[in-house]
Amino acid sequence: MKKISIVIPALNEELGIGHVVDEISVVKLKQMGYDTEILVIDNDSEDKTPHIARQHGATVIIQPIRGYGNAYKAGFANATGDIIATGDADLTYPFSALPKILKKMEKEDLDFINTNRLKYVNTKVMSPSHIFGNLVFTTIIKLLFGAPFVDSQSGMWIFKRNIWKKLKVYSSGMPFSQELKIEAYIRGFKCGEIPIRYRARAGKEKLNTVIDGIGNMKHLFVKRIQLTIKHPHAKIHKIIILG
Ligand SMILES: Nc1nc2c(ncn2[C@@H]2O[C@H](COP(=O)(O)OP(=O)(O)O)[C@@H](O)[C@H]2O)c(=O)[nH]1
Ligand SMILES: [Mg+2]
Repeated sequence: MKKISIVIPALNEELGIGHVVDEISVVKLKQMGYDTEILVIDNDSEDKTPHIARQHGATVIIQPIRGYGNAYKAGFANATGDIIATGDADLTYPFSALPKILKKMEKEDLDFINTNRLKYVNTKVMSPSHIFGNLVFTTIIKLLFGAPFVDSQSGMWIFKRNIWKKLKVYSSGMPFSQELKIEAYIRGFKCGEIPIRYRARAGKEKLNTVIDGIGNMKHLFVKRIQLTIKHPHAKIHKIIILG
């Protein structure tokens, strides 16, 4: 039997985490030949997040050092599945779509899938400034790295675990998301992107639009310079757009 590890970073997400864990279709995944492990990475929450996650059957991994990237690094280090799937603990990502996404991944034999929130996005689920910001990031990432993902900031990825050790992802904070995609792409892995229906958030947003926006932008230029020094011949290739 193959195995999928679902890795969910969580910082004070007691409103959403239980529902997020419940939404994962363990039975359907089993029918497809996958055992499921659910890892919630508690990032030093001050509320009942870890307690609720355990009550709903997840394994809780404690990452005492805050940071979105730090949480994911702890999660990936502890994941044992052949496939890793990710998403926030705030109800925004449709975990129920995982069986469908996995089927497409198998069919196209992809190494890395990004999900695209922007195809069906609306201002009830994402603010106009975030929609605009996402479009700016996508354009800059395409210009700097050639990576043609439509949604560079999406937090839901599905990938083969064995590619993780070949990706040089250094970010400890929010830039982790864009850096993972850039790395998967430039290291030559077979990438795809699939539209999802993003939803409104439960609980308080942890992202700070201005501080994290500037941080992400700065990261892109630093990354570009680092790559030019260490890895001048980034691979330019196509990604598969899944319907
Ligand atoms: N921003 C942030 N999120 C964290 C951290 N640790 C874990 N998380 C989780 O990472 C996910 C992303 O944060 P969120 O506020 O939803 O950002 P957004 O989806 O980009 O608006 C959520 O599930 C957070 O609970 C952290 O230190 N900072
Ligand atoms: Mg979120």
